[in-house]
Amino acid sequence: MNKIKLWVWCIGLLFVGSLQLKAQESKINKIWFNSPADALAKDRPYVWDSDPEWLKALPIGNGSLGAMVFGDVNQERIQLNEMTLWSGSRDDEADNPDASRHLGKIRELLFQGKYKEATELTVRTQITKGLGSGRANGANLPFGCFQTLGDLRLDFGTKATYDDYYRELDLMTGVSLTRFSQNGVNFIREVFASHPDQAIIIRLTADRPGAINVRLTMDRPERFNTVALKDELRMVGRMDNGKGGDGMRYMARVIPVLDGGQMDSQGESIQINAANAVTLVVAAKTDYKQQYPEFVNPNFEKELEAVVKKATSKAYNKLKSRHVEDFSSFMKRVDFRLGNGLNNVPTNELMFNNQLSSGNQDLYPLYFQYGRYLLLSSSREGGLPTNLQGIWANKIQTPWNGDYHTDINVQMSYWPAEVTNLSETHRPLFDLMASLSIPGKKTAAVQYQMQGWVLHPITNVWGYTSPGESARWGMHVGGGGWIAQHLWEHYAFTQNKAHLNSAYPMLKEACLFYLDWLAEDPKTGKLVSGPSPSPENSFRTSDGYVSQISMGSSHDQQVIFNLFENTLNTIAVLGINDAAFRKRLQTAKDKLARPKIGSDGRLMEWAEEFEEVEPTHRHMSHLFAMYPGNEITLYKTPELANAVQKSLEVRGDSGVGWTFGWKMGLWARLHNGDRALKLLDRQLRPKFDHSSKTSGGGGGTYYNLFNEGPPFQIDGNFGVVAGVAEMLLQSHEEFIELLPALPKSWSDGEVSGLVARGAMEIDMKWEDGILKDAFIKAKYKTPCKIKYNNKFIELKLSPGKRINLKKVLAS
Ligand code: FUC
Repeated sequence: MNKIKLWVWCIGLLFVGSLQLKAQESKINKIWFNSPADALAKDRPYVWDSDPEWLKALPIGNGSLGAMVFGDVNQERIQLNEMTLWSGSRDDEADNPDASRHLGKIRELLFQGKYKEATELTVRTQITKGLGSGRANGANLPFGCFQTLGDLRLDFGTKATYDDYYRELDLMTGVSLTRFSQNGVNFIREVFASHPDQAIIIRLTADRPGAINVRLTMDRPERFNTVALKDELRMVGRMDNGKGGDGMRYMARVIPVLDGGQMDSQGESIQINAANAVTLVVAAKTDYKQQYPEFVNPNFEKELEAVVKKATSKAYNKLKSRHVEDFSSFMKRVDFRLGNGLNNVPTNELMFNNQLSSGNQDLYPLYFQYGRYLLLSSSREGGLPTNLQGIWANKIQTPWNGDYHTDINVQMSYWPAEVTNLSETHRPLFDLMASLSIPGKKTAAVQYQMQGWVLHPITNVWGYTSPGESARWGMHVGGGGWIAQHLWEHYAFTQNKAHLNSAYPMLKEACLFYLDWLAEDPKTGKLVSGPSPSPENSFRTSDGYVSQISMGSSHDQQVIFNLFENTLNTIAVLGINDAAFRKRLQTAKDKLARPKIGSDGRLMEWAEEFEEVEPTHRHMSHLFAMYPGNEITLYKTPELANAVQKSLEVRGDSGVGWTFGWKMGLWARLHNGDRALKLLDRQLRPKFDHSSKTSGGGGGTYYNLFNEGPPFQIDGNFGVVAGVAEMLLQSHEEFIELLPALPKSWSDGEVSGLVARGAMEIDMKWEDGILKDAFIKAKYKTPCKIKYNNKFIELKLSPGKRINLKKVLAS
């Protein structure tokens, strides 16, 4: 009898234990909290901002629609974005037709070391004729600004208290969930942004029939008109075109689908009473089309109607399963775990735990997957690229206009795309490039009387390719060449020749510009770029003048070298018969000024050894050749790699948010995993209470794991994801290196689905810092060379066959 009791007890214990484990396991790859965005007054995020709760809300997106879900109980706010919603319009006045007349003189002055005169002449004659991006005065300019679409508000008409509160964002499925009980009823709300159905879906349910009462309204800070139609809430408006008139049109529609209860339209709101469950289908579009010169889609309302019809005809479960299948098919390609983490600490507490070196490593994989999640949610085929805030902006004046900065930011955002197995998210960047090549050709012709296409450091959805409004940063001409690197990298990772074929004209046009642009340095006979800054750094000349403009800054030289090399490789891979161009390119490449080591052992940032005004400057522009480029590597060019390391030491470990990802990648390429981890830890410093305000300068992480620039800037999220991948796997040389920069404290872990150049997927498991298991799977038949712990092996891989690398590890 006693024995039986004991058995029952044991089985019971096992059952409960396994249930508990299940409940715990389900938290992996989830950001979760025990409180809504509004209820945390004590740890309000430290922001420069009038909307601090926004940085506690959770983002969802499908690449064209984005939303921030606050998870508030009695008055929920769903802040909405539509990716193309921009003020401004095409600016035909920004190129300066007078500029080319002065270019020769500026170069002459720079070669003579007359920096003051050269800078003054550059300021007078080279920068944009208009007001450029004009962020400082907030005026309405043609450059325009990415803006909030507005807020959908759900007022549940009660002030009652609640219990058992829980909210989460499931990074694998892209579904946000809010759960609580109130007045004895258990409520569940789910929100997701569906790519297959092109709508945001909000689902309200309760475990008591007729318990859902809610009033719906929709607004934005300006330029809107909301009406409640019979069975829908509709908001329309027009943006400012930046020229004193009306610009882009938009329309947002919210269609409630009820299970039980009644719905009443009342002027500007819809009241729903006594429903069992409600599904809200939210769809929106603008009349923007990414096509120079008109940029207009006159059919947008009809297209929106088709979206609404299709989405409202599907049952909620169908909408959800279509979304989850789509979203998770991308997210589940990569799994990353450290230690035995179950992620069973609320995310806000986890951030503090991490800082206290508690041994809990859950934040690292969570943050890594979150970066992939953000990229997938803000960059889908057919849409615009992820901007400075991804797809999430809560204001009319978004910081830096929420635009595309091309002197680091937009490139960094795409660093994780290929290696973390989200190659398709890269496509919007290529579409942006294609749409810029026509205006970029115009700028090259008008501004410089040169061939090819050029891009300066800022661009928008209106084809802006002119210089910026200030010479100190706005004269950077490396942006086009740098983005072009991504065209080649996409090929390197996917081996997709059709892509390379369609990319070739863009690569060629980019080269044609630089071939015209490069000037011969009278002292060295080398080809150099300029006048241009090393983004966005300043130097002091021997006579004390502070300038940014010079000839032959290392950054430009390295980016142009990379472009020429990739284009020559493209010609070879595709067998293009373009002999004259090929020869011209090869000759110019051979004549380019190359990286130099200064008298202090550091890699030189400029052609001369200037005194630096800010030795710890946030940009690593002159280290491009080591990462994300590969002109300098540890094995190929050890002396230069050593100089990069010295430069990095002096640059230090501080800076604004995005700087950490770049430094991580560089330290990983130098095989210093511990230093890379130190930078990741700096990035993960919680920035959501006032005490953390003072802790060590810019950068950090807000409550919802958005990166602090400050302010919020998403490239910081993306940069460190690429940095982590670089710590675990490298393939920028002629071989694949496994665990090249594993930090000591990441002693046990596993990762699967990372991608190496050559279209190969790698899975790895390690214990006590030693690789225990590794597999490789190639998409195509290919030879491959693998390196682990200073040993190389060579293999021949067949398509789709997963090869166990045990032998390699044993050898
Ligand atoms: C570059 C950086 C700034 C900021 C801005 C959006 O100009 O130098 O730090 O990130 O882009």
